[in-house]
Amino acid sequence: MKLSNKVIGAFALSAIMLAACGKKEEAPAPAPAPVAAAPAAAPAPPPEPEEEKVLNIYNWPDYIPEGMIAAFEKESGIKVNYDTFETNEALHAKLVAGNSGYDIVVPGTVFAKPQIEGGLMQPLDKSKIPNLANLDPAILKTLTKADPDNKHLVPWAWGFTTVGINKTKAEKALGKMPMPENAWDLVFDPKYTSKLKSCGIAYLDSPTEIIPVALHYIGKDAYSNDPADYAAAAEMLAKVRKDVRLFSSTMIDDISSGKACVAIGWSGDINIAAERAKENKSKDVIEAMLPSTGALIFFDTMGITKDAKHPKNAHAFIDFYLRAENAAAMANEMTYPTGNLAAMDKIKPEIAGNKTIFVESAYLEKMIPPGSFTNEAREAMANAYNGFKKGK
Ligand code: N2P
Repeated sequence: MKLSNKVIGAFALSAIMLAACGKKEEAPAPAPAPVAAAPAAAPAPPPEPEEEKVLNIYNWPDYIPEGMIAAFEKESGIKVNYDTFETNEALHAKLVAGNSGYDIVVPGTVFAKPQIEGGLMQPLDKSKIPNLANLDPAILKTLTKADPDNKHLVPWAWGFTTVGINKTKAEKALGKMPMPENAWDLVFDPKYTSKLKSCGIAYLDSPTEIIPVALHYIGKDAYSNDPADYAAAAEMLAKVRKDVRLFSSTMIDDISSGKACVAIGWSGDINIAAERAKENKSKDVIEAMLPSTGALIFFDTMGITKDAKHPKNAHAFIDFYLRAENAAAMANEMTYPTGNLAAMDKIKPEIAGNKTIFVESAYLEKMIPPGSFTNEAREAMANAYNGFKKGK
């Protein structure tokens, strides 16, 4: 009320000043109508700017159930442009460059943290997302490490970076050698890699996926910010470099088609590969492993970019995705666990009971929780990784 009176007052004042500037010989303009005496009702708040019915989403591949975008478009009348990126690094580079054109992006929290700190994401208007009430408070609490007070992010899904194997092919390649107790040996110990290279070893193509698990393997902090540790990890990796066949961004295909028999990949994608191989009538057994020393947890989160052109539509989509049935469909079809508590009773028993999807609490305790890297550390890590990849 006070503010609007001030505004009205300012208008009145400028009207008087304008009048005072009038030509001298003319009669003074009549005094402006007594604005202050106008009805006391506050002016209507400015209408929200109309948004074109468009929404641009940037997400990981193989992460959304078929038909979900079409269902949202049909219900909302909003046309969705849906693009995918393969690594956090690729998404980050787009956001840092600015004007990405994307309204919604889905970074892992390890990258979402610097993105929030760097002002690349906007706070959510929670009044537009009533389905936030469906989320699991425990997951929301975990996300506060990246997003204090849960202002910017909502969970899309979580999972872990681990070892995936085509058991049938890998056992054959190993011959008499038994499977190691720690599945990470299959991708990091030359004793195993030198045999498995014959059926194909694939690594995810991203420094922040490979260096942390390599650090963990050599007994260092997976989220070390010390370049000396990256050098140690690179030294270990150099010993297996010649055995790595692929740096893959098409892991589901590579594993399901038999291009790789052992991989460092994401839990859900490995489970999708297992399903796909079955659909393709392969008899090979494909499994996501639970390495004895743990695997690297990630939380992928939806946020709205700072320069989003369609924030209203973005909020509408976020609320749509947070409906229990939609979050459940993601878990059921993409084989990643959801942070949506209300979805839990809609998850198929074979998914809910799969210990490589919804891991048991005893194993969860062994896992590597998400941390964060300084920008400098990320750069040093990328250098160590690129050197390894080039074989230097
Ligand atoms: C893609 C899943 C992405 C998980 N299918 C890694 N953030």
